[in-house]
Amino acid sequence: HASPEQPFNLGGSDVADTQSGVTDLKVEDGIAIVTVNNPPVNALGAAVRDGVAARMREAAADPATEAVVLICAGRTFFAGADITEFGKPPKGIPLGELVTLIEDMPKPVVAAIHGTALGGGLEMALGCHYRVAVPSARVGLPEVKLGILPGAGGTQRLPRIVGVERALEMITSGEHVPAPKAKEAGLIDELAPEEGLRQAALDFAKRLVAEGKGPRKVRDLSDKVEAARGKPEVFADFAKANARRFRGFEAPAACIEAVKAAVELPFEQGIAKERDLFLKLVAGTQSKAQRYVFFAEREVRKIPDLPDDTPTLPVNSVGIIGAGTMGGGIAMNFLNAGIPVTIVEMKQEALDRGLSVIRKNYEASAAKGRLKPEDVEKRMSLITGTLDFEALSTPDLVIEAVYENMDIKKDVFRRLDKIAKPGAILASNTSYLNVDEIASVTSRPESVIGMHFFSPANVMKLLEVVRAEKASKEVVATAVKLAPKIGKIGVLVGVCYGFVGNRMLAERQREANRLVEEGAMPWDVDRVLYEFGLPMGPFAMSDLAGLDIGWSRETSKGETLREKLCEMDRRGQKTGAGFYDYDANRKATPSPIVEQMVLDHSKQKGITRRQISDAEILERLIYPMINEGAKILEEGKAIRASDIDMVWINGYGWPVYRGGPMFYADTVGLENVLARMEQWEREIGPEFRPSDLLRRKVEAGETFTGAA
Ligand code: TC6
Repeated sequence: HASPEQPFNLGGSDVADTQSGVTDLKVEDGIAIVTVNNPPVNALGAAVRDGVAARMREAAADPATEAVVLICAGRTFFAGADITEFGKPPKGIPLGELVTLIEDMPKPVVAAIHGTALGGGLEMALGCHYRVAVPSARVGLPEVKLGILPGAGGTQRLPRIVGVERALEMITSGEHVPAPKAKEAGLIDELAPEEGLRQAALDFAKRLVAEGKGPRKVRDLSDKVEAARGKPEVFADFAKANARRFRGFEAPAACIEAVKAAVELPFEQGIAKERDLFLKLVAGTQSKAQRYVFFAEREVRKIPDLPDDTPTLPVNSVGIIGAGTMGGGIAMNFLNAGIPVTIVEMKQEALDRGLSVIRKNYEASAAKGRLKPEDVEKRMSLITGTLDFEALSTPDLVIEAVYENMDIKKDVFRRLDKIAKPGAILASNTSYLNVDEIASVTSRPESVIGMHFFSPANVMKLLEVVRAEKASKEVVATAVKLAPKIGKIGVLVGVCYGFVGNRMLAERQREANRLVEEGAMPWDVDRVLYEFGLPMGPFAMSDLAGLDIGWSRETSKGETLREKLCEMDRRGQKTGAGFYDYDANRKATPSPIVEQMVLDHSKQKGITRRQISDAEILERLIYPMINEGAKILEEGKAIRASDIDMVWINGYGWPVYRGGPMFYADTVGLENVLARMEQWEREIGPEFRPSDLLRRKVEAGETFTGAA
């Protein structure tokens, strides 16, 4: 743990370590100190659980000790159950039993918390009779984020301390509560000095002994849960108020049901209810998907030919070319991380507009309480706007965010090549174009990469790091490591049209348009994707973005529905009409005009419209994306299937509980995806040709992710 004066000591234990190398028992001044050391995060695997159980029994039996301190070595208290054990045959003492064993100890047990006490870690602390923590510690029950609920008594014990409403909030959000706040809520008994946790916990235990205080069981506290008894509306109201946040997820409702059981049932029955709900969730696909995502988010940083010790370049200043929506959003990520930004525009008006949008965004965050008012000025003080391209001679990294056109981008990079300092990283925010070609106009292609942010760039978590052919390892490693520093999930992708995300999106868009010609209405397509869990479908999305992006009256051929809509000045939400009609609050309703247009359009193209089921719409939209994902893997444009899933979850709002398109493919069965692709290849056309990888996987009986 954090205390340097007391290094973890396996050999010096006063009690022979008979069972496990990860736990240790030492007696000091009549207090038994149980220390756990299971790097990196003291996950509560079987060896830890059995070890703690053994140490507790020894401490209980030892007449020389009157109280127990439970503390962890390394960087944190228990960060939770060992997630890798879920879904495997059970081993060792179950966590819930261990928590009860601790709670039933005949001597007071004090949890000494640093780092994070999360999930099973906080449940362990709730089994202890008292809790001491350093101010920097955070506690929480993040199980919901893994599609499960706290299954070791957390849903029964937490409300007994913090009350039902706070418990509902904590358990369904998974938030990490800072120790000082946890103390206010009664969850922590005492804050310890940052560097003296072990001593503080020891002193606390000695004081308990001196004052004759014995074990204090959380399960015996009843006033807080009694206060909520006979008020079922508390739970219904909570579910209703959070319906948007919970949409599609199974775990939140189970969490609420478990907390309700804490109120309505005796403790033991509440625990049994929690257990039932936990077992159901942990065996389900959603939890599998969410656990897969947890590891996939961490996997993304591992690049086979760039080991962790690959040298990186310093990024202490950033230049951005273009103060439009994209450039401004990109800038905010760096300002938020305390990295100064120089932003360059061509016209004063555009520069002023760009800077004022950034300020407005910060002010809006401050108004919502998400940002301290003084931080608005602090962040704005880090940005310099200029019309002088020469200002790009100093930054360590320059990101170009100008109009998406190869000639314009090449021109920018030619100029940049002359100005940027040697060794500076030159990045393009292109969303489709060939970064190798852009790099080729410079004298230093080893310094050029793609950094593709997703709009709104200050919000969306995805960053596609595009590995240009000649980019040096240092440059690529720097960009990959920079991503988490600016709050992004950075996914390394190869050069190809649209990279990973937009390349797959193009498949979906093509089929969305075709389904509308064949018989579906735009709102049918959108509804199917919304019900699947995406934030919106492609037509609602187009209306939001504006249908006239890249369209002009002069060049319009009036062939596609989109072009026809633009010609009618139905250009999306901003004009009050697009695929949908919009009211003053931008609420969408299907448009009878568009419906007629769609019918006419099909007729014009000689298509006899047919009834298309929701199931077919979903398959037609998603299977071609999966097939394209397989091609991307095959071509080595993504390192692993889970990286593709990270792109879709963090860049396009793919529902976490479905694990991303490649994981989803595994859950529906690759043979089913293949069969459909073959059918459509025969019936519709060669664009549905199954990828070789998909075929090989089916033949070998393998999956893409190995996790579904
Ligand atoms: C639960 O408790 C359920 C109870 C009911 C039971 C009946 N298990 O995130 P980092 C690995 S559910 C296994 O990079 P940080 C992680 O994969 C659990 N492995 O570090 C990574 O491995 P890699 C509830 C785990 O400092 C390494 O440890 N708890 C676990 O950025 C370092 O992790 C949670 O959901 C685990 N529980 O953040 C908390 N946790 O190096 C989950 C981590 O091979 N953990 N690993 O890639 C976290 O939120 C964060 O890890 C952190 C530390 C905040 C603790």
